[in-house]
Amino acid sequence: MLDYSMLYPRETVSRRVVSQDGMWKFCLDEQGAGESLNWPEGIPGNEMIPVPASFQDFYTTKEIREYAGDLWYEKDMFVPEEWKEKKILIRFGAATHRAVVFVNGIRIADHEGGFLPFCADVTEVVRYNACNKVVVKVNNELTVTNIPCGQTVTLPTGRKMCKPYFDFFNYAGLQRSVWLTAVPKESIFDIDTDYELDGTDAKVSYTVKTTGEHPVTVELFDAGGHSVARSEGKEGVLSVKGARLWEVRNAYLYRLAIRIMDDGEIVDEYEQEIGIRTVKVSKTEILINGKPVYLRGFGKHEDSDVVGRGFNMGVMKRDFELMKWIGANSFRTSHYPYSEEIYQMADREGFLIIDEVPAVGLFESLMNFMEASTGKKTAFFAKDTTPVLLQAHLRAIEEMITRDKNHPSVIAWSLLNEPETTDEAAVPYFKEVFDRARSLDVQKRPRTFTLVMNSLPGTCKCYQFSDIIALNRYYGWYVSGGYDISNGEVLFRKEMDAWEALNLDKPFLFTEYGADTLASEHKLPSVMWSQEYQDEYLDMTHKVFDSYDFIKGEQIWNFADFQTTEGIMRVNGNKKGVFTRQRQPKDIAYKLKKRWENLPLNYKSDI
Ligand code: EVA
Repeated sequence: MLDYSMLYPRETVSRRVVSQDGMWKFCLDEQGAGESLNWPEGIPGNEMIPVPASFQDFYTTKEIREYAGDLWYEKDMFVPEEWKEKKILIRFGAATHRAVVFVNGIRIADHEGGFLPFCADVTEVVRYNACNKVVVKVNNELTVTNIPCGQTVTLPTGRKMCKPYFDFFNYAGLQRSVWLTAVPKESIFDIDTDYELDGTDAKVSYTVKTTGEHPVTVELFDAGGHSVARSEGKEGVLSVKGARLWEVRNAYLYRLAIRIMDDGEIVDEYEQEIGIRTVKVSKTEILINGKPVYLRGFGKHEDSDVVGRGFNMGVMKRDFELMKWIGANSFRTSHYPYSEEIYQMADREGFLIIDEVPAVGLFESLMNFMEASTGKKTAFFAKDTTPVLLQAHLRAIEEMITRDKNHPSVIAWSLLNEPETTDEAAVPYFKEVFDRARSLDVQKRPRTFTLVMNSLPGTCKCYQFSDIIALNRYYGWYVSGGYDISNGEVLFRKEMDAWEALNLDKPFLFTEYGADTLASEHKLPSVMWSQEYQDEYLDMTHKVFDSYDFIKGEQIWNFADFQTTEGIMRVNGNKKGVFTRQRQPKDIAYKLKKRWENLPLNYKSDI
């Protein structure tokens, strides 16, 4: 079990939250000598940098952009006298990929994994009514014992360089918000909810974990603030008459108010927004509230100009407006859990999320999707280091599910992206990963992983673990692209026929398909990379999707162009976006809008 609460910081009668976003002191540590130089007590220089943001794209030298190693951040945080009886925590939305936190020179917390929150409990070391020096050593190196996987090499210049086994830039730093929070010593630690529908009524069952023994009360309010149900105890069931359901693109949120009480006094209070909805997979259907849905939408990235992977509220807003405009109803948080504010927005807007853990690059090659297309096989999970990787992976799954389980928008867990699955060594690894997700999720949401091009009906040893089969396919791009696209279609149909013959009786989703397209290029007749080719590629791919009833969704790769490592395969980034990196439409956006707006929600279903 995690030793800090994952609940999103919120102010209530008993809780205080002070944002620490803004300019922080910053410096690089090429020699990795900061600790021996006493930097935990204060870092050198006057350089300032914004938080949240990736550090890489502010500067004008390549040495900084490509820097691999330790980065140090520092900020003074004022702790008021009134907080004396409270537990005081600093909550980091994320520190990529690992961090050590020092407060007033004392090492107080360590965290591994760059896309999930953690708290440093600083109660014992803070000074009251005074400024406290908070220093964070972040490290952005890639290894094969943590996710996402990659290597860090040393160049002849003596500088280190990260070599990701994945196709997105290794942005790093304090990329999400930081909060100073005060909660009561006896506090609400975790909440689970589950839903059952009964005609027009609903049952909301809940479990609350607290750090003490005082009794708990729970009250449910509708969106107008009216109390609709109450219960006592750390576990219980709330009956909601005439429940308003959370529906796809038609969300309705209730507010669950949880209190720890002591003789009529509130010890702690926390409020959690919830949506009443069920998620189930039955045969080849994905059912939300018992009704079949056909997913349409995107694989995305947290990626934008200047701030890189840093959370940017404006970009988030624009992305949701574009997704609404184009008629999407879902997205996958490829290839890591996103900032929590994005899930909150999806909860309000009624989008469905496939929530992905950062298990990407679990395939021995610099660009796994390329080599997989050639049929190359490597036994990624047979390494000596695999047990260490597995522990990091299981920990990330626990953090992700604990963080995200109460979002109505989250309808499935994606536990790996494009891992190596052709070797037997993958099987026991997958078993642990899938079992762990099942045991952590009270709602028992469907679990999946995305299959790379060489994970085929005849070669993949792991698809049986998935409740939904998720395919990343690039027929007409990496395989048989350009004038050869007719052959791509033949190969594509051959693969789909082989899946059909297996009779798995599970829904299939396309979690990736797409073609790199430069917004500047037009060519008649088309060539690969032109906008005209992206259009033809989609026509072919959609025709195949439309021919198989067990295909229950399409999430195109990618929502927007995004930054990658430089190389001969990429033109200043991956250009498979339907939108440019600046969030303007390529021609294909209008075609997708027409298609998605016209597909019924229950497309390919007779229920
Ligand atoms: C691509 N293909 O080639 C994408 C990658 C992505 O960006 C994949 O899952 O299979 C990967 O990360 O454009």
